Amino acid sequence: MRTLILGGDGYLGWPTAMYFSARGHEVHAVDNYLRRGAHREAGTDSLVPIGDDLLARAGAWHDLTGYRIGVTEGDLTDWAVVEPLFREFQPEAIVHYGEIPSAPYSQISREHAVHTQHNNVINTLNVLWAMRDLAPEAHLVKLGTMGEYGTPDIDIEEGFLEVHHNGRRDRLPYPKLPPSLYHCSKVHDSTNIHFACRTWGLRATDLNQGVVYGIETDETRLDPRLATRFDYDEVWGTVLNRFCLQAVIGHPLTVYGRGGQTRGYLNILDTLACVELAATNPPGEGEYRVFNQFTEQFTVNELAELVRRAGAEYGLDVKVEHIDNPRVELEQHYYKAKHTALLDLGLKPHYLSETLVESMFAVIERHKDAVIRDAIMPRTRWRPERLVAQPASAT
Ligand code: NAD
Ligand code: USQ
Repeated sequence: MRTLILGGDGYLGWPTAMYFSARGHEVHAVDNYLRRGAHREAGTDSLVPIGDDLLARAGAWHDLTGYRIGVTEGDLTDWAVVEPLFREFQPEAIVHYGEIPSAPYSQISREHAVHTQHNNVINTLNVLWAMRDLAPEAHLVKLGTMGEYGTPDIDIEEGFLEVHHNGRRDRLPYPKLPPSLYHCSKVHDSTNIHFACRTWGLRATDLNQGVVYGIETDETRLDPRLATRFDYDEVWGTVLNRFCLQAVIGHPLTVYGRGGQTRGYLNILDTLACVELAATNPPGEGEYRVFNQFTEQFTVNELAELVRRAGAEYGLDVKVEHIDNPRVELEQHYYKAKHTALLDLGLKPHYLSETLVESMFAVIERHKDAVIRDAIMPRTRWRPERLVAQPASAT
């Protein structure tokens, strides 16, 4: 299958490019190094060193395995990049990771919010127009987020809800309550993708993914040159990855607020498997599917307790600290989200265990001298100063 991996230099994109390549697909990766640039500007970096650029990474992959990954270094918001890419490569599947993925980044300032929404929404619009005119049979596998739904006080369905209203019924997109301007950008994408399927007959799978954890995959383990990035700073690090690093360096685990915030989580290995299952089982013409992509749900407190227990086994003295929540979100709430579509397609989950956490400790320990401690505590607040003292309503 000719497969484009958009955002192929990222935490998930690079391992996915190798995973597809190792399974015999023709892979072409695209990235403009936005993520590397944002780190440079902020003075932060991936804990694990990664190849200098996509060309170096693809070169190492070829030397080690004999497989080739094509590379385009370019910005997907630029039509002069996207148009020739689609015309020349003629993709059958497009795996789209190529967006700004950080909720805190989108809340730093007006400029960061505009950058996030412009980058994410416009580049996906370019992809949709390229599919319409140059690859109408192709299948878009788009990385969305469970955060599109927020935390409603009812069960979360996979994308659509059966609504009964004034004696009539319809199956409509599930209501959205995104908790950051980044999450809002994903909602806008979903609306545009759904429109393109209904109107232009495109086929798309919107993967509403939960929070990902993990450092290694079968392919990254082959050689240090194939490693994927691992971020732990307040802007780019996700919660379990951050907690594992904090445990190793003796920093108290930073639980925001009461810690009852519940989210769906999955191992990076399952991200790869889910994306492959979606890509190799395409929807029909004009069909827009939504899969909720996570394997288990946890509260932040449960994750902190798991890391504390694993730390004790490993010989680490892990402290847990509840700090002022910089975000506006419910800290104690109902959460029950359906996630059966990918299991029905054959997903075999890798569930979270103390053993997995300990294997993350081991990798982090090898690089712990490179940790920038200043980057750990949250600085980005969701609310303007004048509202910080007042109780937030996060419904
Ligand atoms: P990442 O930042 O490591 O990867 C995204 C890549 O896309 C980066 O390498 C970046 O440089 C590139 N990119 C961004 N804008 C681009 C543009 N205009 N043109 C070309 N390249 C561009 O993030 P990630 O953690 O690998 O996330 C990948 C996708 O999965 C994102 O869309 C994110 O929203 C989604 N997601 C991630 C998680 C998670 O926990 N990591 C969870 C749910 C959803
Ligand atoms: N949290 C803490 N302490 C920390 C970091 C986070 O308590 O040190 C809490 C947050 O307040 C939040 C939860 O942990 O309640 C998850 O936060 P996160 O930073 O791990 O994840 P989030 O901001 O939701 O974003 C991540 C990815 C994003 C993806 C999303 C999936 O960065 O790309 O879309 O997970 S989901 O959460 O399902 O929306």
